[in-house]
Amino acid sequence: LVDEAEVEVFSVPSYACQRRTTLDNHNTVLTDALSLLAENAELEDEEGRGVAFRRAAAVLKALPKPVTSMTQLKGLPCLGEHSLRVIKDILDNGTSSEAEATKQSERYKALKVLTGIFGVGAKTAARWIRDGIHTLQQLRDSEHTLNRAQQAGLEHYEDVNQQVTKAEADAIGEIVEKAVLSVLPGAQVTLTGGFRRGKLTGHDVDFLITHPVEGREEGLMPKVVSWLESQGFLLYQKTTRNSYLESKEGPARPASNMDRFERCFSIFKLTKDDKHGTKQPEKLSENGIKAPEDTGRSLTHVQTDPNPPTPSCTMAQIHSSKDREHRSWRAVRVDLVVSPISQFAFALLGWTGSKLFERELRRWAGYEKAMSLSSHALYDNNQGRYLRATSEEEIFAHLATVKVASVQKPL
Ligand code: TTP
Ligand code: MN
Ligand code: MN
Ligand code: MN
Repeated sequence: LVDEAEVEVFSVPSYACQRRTTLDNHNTVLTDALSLLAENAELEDEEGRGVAFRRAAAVLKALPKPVTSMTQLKGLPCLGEHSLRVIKDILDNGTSSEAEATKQSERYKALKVLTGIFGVGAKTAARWIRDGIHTLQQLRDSEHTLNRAQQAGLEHYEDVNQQVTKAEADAIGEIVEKAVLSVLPGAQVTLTGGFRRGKLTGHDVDFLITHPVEGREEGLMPKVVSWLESQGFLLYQKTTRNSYLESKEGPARPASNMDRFERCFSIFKLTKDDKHGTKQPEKLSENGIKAPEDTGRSLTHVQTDPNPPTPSCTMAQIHSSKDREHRSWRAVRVDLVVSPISQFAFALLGWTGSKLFERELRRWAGYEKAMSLSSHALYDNNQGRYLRATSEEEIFAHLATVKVASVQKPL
């Protein structure tokens, strides 16, 4: 049937969530270019274009062999005109001229540097660039007012942009667990995000917290945060309370992809010793040298100061690499989320990612199964009811169910 010269035509399912994810990518040149264009689209705040490139990259990543000719791609899903053009360019010329030009462009570089600041999104970065700001130094020298998150982001820029290792994630996990158990015995802490997917490094560490008795988790986050602050573990935190019950949209149809759990976006202070055990952090001054005496200027005071210093006083403190080598701590981005046990499986599924997997799973559930999936619940639009689940397996079992609503036993 197939002679040796004939090319293999690939086939993959339409939705990313239907594919087995491999670490064995045979098309890195193609996926790197498409991922860069996706990143650039996201930096330009063009979400739709970003998703299109992400989907295309994911399809190529799932192929069993390197692509050698365009004919192999016939019939593959998610490869739009633009992505095909990029692929053809690479097959013909070895590189994508568009990806290369983007990589070299001043705008891309500036967007990347500025959004690398925790608390700075595409819109803010674009506004600053319009004002002629392309670098951190230009930002520091400018008159721009930074909010509290951005000040912390600028101060800890180097650390926050350095990958977090699994060992560091585990060390932070021990600290979070200690904090949670101190304020609510019996509560459970689960590592989510990329590390739960088996990634060896990440941009942050994500945790989901619950308690086996429904309702006991209420009000937990402020207590956990207080405990962590009192121990000097937090360089920055912003807690948002649970808004699930007040939401008028209906739980399975959130207006955005954001969920409504009580959450805390934070920057942890991880001392080197904490990587090996549960040793408490030493009192350190800002340059990492042991403070000769307690000046009373604890991190807690800095954070809760009702009259924070003007940005120009605090934002210029990027330590040199040399200083950093001598410090005994580093800053790490940490996300904490609290879920009631009844929604835990949905929260776990939602917070494990990847972002594309979650997006595709929800799209697939909606179009192929007439079900609305969120990080809070699963709603069957045919049956007109919510489907309960206590594990991710049960959620997938619901989603895999053939739609014969009338013969299904109610829960
Ligand atoms: P991230 O921590 O952004 O990404 P990640 O852990 O997959 O990768 P990295 O190593 O770069 O950190 O998000 C983790 C998951 O959390 C992701 O699937 C999206 C989800 N999430 C929400 O559900 N709601 C939110 O508000 C946010 C910020 C993330
Ligand atoms: Mn292989
Ligand atoms: Mn993460
Ligand atoms: Mn995160």
